[in-house]
Amino acid sequence: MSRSSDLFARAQARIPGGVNSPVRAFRSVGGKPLFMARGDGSRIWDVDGREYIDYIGSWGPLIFGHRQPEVLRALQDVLEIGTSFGAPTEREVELAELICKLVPSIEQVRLVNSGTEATMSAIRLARGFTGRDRIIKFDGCYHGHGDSLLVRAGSGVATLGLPDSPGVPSSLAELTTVLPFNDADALQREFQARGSEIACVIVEPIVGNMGCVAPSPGYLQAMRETTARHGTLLVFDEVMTGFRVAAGGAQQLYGIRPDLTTLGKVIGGGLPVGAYGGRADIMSKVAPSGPVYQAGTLSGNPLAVAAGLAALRRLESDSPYAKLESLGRRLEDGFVDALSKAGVRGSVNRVGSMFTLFFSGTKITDFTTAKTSDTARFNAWFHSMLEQGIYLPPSQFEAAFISAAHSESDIDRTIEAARRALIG
Ligand code: KE4
Repeated sequence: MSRSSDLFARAQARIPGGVNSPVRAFRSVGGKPLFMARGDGSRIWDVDGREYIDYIGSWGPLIFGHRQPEVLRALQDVLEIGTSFGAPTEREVELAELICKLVPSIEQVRLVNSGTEATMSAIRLARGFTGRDRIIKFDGCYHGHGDSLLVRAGSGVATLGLPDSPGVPSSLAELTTVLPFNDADALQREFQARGSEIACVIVEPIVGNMGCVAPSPGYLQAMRETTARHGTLLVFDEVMTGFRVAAGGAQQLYGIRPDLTTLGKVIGGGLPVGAYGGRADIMSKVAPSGPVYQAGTLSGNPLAVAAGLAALRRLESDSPYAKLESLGRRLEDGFVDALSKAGVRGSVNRVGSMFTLFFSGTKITDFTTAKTSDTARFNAWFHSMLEQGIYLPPSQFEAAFISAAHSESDIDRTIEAARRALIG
């Protein structure tokens, strides 16, 4: 019995499913989850000493890889002065100023402890600001586990094939309209029918949670124009794309100015940080400056903020995006070539350093097409890659991530492993 198996047996006795987040459980790919012992750069080691090239990177936060030196030093500095005060600190001001500098649509920002908290708070704020109750999300998009957003969600909900989650009152779920992603006509029709009722549209501007799916040309612009015309707030959920695809996120790539943005992952440098921010007139409604309540014991705590500051400052001083694009292109070309040589129907969706290999002959543009993927084929590929030392997200409906710590030889080794995995 491996140590991972031992630990998994113990974990299942005391933790639901043996994990603290469902996607980690390997439920859809089969087998047992690996328990990890340590990471460094592009590498991660399991408790049985096996080494992997890591393409999960903690599900997005580790854009500079494991144990980023600046983050470790920042954490050591904070340990000298304490861990949490429940009072404002200088670093929180510095992080807020840096976020607003890097993402110009954010004029004011509130730090929270997770992406879920960020999106929950942004929805409440949109409802409070507009006085409207209805929201729109998109099929296969995942915005964390807030009640209003656990309706036809992606990520772990899609991975586990769960219907809408029990426990969400139908009276609340019915206020969430779910539309197909990349369908501008469907969005127009909903606004023609109920535009005056809609508080906000929340969207992953580049979807990661049905697997990686980019917006069709003009789609986000149409969304911006339609929401503005109806007094509806546009919320870009950039928890995954923020600082991942560009310093200014997807909104910089596509030239869209949303009203609110939610952030997470990269801004914590691997520690728990989320944030929501945007137009000052909207953010001024957040308590204590306004009536929309939101709070958090550990929001802005010195440790997490120091890690986030170190990560974002390095993004400014040592931009990784050209390298991430080059490595991403190399991997994508290698995977496409491997699929072709093996005669396997599949395609790669990629934006910068986030990517998904779909086992489908169809172009993947929304959740309906994503679900045409042959998940049995994906599962076999996943396990073959794992056996060859390549650690990928254990789900067809997730994005994988390259870090700036990855090397060309990591990429070439991964392509070689894919060639062997696809030949079967
Ligand atoms: P967290 O509450 O997990 O920090 O963030 C929720 C969230 C919100 N918005 C987007 C676009 C997200 O991708 C996420 C979380 N992403 C998943 C991975 N697809 C986190 C992994 C997990 O659930 O364990």
